[in-house]
Amino acid sequence: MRLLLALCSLPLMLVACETPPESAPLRLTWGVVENRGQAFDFTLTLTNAGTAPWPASGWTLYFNSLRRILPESVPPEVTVEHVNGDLFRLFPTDAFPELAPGDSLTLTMQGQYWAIKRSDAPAGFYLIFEDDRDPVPVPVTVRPFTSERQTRRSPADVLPVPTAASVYRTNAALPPHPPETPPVIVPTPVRMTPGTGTFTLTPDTPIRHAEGLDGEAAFLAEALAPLLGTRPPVEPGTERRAGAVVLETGPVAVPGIATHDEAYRLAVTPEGIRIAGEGPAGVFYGVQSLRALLPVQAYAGPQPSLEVPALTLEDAPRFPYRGFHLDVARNFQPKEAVLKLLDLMAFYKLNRFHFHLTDDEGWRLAIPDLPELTDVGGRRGHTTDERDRLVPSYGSGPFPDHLPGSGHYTRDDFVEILRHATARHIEVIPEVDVPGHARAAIRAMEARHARLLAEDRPGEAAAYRLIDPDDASSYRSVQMWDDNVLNPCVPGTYRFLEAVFDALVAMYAEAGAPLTTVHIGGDEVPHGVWERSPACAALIAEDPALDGTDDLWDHFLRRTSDLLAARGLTTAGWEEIALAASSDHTAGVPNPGFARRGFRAYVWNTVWGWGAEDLAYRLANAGYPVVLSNAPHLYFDMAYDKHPEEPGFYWAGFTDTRAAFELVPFDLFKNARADALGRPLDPATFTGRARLTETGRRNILGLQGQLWGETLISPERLEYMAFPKLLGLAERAWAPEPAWARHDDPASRQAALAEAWSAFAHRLGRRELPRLDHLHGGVAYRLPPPGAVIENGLLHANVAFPGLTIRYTTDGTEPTATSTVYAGPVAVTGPVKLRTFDTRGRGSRTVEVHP
Ligand code: TNX
Repeated sequence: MRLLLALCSLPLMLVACETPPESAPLRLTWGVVENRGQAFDFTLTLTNAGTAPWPASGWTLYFNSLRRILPESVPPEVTVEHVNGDLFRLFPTDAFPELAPGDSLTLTMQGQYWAIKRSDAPAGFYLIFEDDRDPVPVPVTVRPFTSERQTRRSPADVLPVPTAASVYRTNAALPPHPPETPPVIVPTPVRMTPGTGTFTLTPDTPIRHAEGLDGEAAFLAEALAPLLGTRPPVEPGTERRAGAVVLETGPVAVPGIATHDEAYRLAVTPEGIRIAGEGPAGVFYGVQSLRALLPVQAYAGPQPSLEVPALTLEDAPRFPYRGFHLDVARNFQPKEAVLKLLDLMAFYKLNRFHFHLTDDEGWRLAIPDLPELTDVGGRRGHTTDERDRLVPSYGSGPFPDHLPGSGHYTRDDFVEILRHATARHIEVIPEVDVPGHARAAIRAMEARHARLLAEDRPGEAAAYRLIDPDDASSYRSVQMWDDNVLNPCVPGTYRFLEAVFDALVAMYAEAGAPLTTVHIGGDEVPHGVWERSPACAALIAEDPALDGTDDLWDHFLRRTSDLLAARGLTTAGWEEIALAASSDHTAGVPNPGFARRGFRAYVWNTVWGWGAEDLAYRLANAGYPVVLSNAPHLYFDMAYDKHPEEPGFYWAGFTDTRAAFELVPFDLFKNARADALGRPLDPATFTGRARLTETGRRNILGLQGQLWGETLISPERLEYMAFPKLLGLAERAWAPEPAWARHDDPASRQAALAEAWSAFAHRLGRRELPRLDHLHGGVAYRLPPPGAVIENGLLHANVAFPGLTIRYTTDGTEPTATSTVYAGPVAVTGPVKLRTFDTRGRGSRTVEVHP
């Protein structure tokens, strides 16, 4: 046990490690008693797990809590202080009793808002002792959420927790869908014309290609190697020759779509395969479609030959921007996880990777001239001065240098990521989140300042400071930081941004990757910033264009975008960068100035019932190029559903695969059904809201799925939250506008949508998910727990993605990969436990039904 602990604290041991419970002298149990809407009661029980008395003083318990702990609710035995962000500390007062071995003390307190899930529980508890001992992590047990008082957010919350029976009813309503031959690939192509017969691919089938397509040909050969056992030969040249796969560029006509680079035509006949792309990107997508048509079993292990159904695909994307956003700041994701994600994005024809590299809780990209950014800003662990690391967040614990709290990409890692993306026709859009969400950079530059001062180099020390040290403004960000916004009135801010932008330009150049756009965040700047900054007061006094603090927002954006424009780069940001500054953008009024500058806005805050549901349209109509990033449909860090064991956030609602699939990009109001609490929405609410104008429609660049990192504690969790939601996104971003979206009558639209969703759900269960069991090393996608009921003594079960296997037990044990397969209604006499399984034997959460 000691050895494990020691390993965890070894520098650069980038391993996620669990603390062995035996080593902790204290045991903790946390549980929700009741949610009341604006606050919830919870208990924290401290149990002496050691053999000596647990002392009444001399220790402090640190932990991360996503919810603010209400100070007035703290009982007399302890003091709870908010350190910063989500870090709190608890220590005994004089009223704290010494605990005999085995004894417990239960503290009842309140948290802000609500907590209804295991992933809402505080995490990362550790003890710090007055006598300088090493920090000691303390395990916490979360009490199950079983009663409605625990799972109902407020009296207004009408959304039930899913049960085996409710899931059964939802699944049973799915219209049946016959198997498809030839298979319909995901995303659905514009036109598929079935042919006759098949083409047989073997290890000897040559891949022939036109000039300039070496990359695409090599990619296909590499992709086929694991399916055929060896890499088929690649040859230059495109002359017709029987039995070959030929890649070429040339004009491609796709019905209903203006010709562009990404269009392709894939023709499979028994004699050969021809992929013609309008440009190399089109050829690449033709190659991906070919991979998607191959027998799914081949992905499980090499086959001597592969039968490809004869057909013709004529295809091009609906939207030029098909993005996926990954936050690696809150929790770090190793390079390998990112490379794999890029592979999977490319397989589903996504072409923009929005890389959220910086935030309050971490700076993840090495900038050679500013080593503190990653040395300090890319590490988290226990600290009281943050000289060499940031404080823990999201349960990352006391020890620095292990995943997922610590970690960063070296310059070489980043160049490798860029090359990998470029070879897959994915543009990487880096995000440097400023002026808010910038605490990691601020702390890092303060550490740099302190180092250079200590080295007696005051001039250099001041150069990259991001704050006004005399700023007495007080604010609190959404994530509860009080010092996370850089100052727009000090020169260090712009020097810093120039250094970072220059480093980005250099890394992209080295990788041969296109850098067209930098995303500067701009989100969630808290109310109250800069108001009491002497540096800002001086700037406002001196610059006649500045009337007050509100004007600093435009000032900052203008200067920052000037720096980008000087490097030929477009400025992108969250919706706030396109809104007129009313200190915190609450008015939601488009800022005309930045539309003229070509700012690109990523619109997220379209939460049902919050009033900004039409914001994307107002910005697009006002001239802003818009990427729809709608939180309720495209925030993949939202939990799949309300079940307490289903991890994730839910402030924008619950977001499953269907949420992305059913988005109607040009008429979002068609998606209005219920708010985040499950209350039905009255369509009349939206009658006066903005609709897309013709100009507005042209300004919708596309869609993006967002994966924020607070709950992404491992690459497996990343995959769980992203898949299969990403397939719903890919379908909506690539496939032509579906017929159901054009129905104006809600009832007929719902019926047509149900049919379309059913076809998609069957495709997932029969082909896409079984392929994901092996594709690019296999994906830890979410397996939906089965639905089940027992009626008249018969067990009925079903699954959201028909084709997945359901297994069950009747002896009270957990179903395993060898338990009985559910093949149809079966007589049972007692309780039944069921799980969904993939082809690898990975199982879903268990559900239980009773007669
Ligand atoms: C809001 S939406 C944020 C992020 C969080 C996310 C969690 C936006 C631009 N900012 O900082 O990670 O919610 O869902």
